[in-house]
Amino acid sequence: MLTRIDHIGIACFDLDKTVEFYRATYGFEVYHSEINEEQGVREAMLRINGTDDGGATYLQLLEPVREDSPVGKWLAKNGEGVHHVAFGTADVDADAADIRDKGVRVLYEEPRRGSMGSRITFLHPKDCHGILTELVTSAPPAPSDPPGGHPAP
Ligand code: MC0
Repeated sequence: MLTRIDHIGIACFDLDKTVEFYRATYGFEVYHSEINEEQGVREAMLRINGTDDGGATYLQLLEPVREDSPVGKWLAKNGEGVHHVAFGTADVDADAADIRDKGVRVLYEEPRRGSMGSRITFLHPKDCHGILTELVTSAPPAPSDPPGGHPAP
């Protein structure tokens, strides 16, 4: 069951400048950052709020590390903006299977590694009224983690 918005993915040309915009304009700080080579992105997660299921909602700022990556191709065509919407679930495998049974193309056979050790898959935007949609199961929190489930950077 999809229980929350996990994050909104925002494509940008310059991650550092975009992070600074969100900090200076809204006061949002970087909660976590990493490079995901498989996805071809450098990313910063800005934690907006915690949620009732112990998860959280983030803005995910994405800068491509390769022009031929999904975000690189999308930026070249569209410029900066909202790249995808991600829903959180406790069981990405079950939800992906249910959604595939409804005729929506799920892009991965098996979920792959996402931000902060999460497991992720994507639904084809052409089957979702133009929205690239991601399903996310967060990594289980370690006993020492703060409320919200993820280690602070
Ligand atoms: C492409 N299209 C999109 C789109 N990307 N539409 C809406 N939103 C997007 N983000 C449209 C194009 O405009 C095009 O439409 C059609 O889909 C085919 O796109 P393409 O550029 O020719 O590229 P493809 O077919 O090679 O790839 C599109 C596809 C790909 C969605 C399959 O981008 C993909 O596999 N995405 C999933 C992975 C991903 O996005 N990773 C980056 C975030 P027309 O009408 O022109 O045919 S990684 C991430 O977010 C991780 C780190 C995390 O959350 O933890």
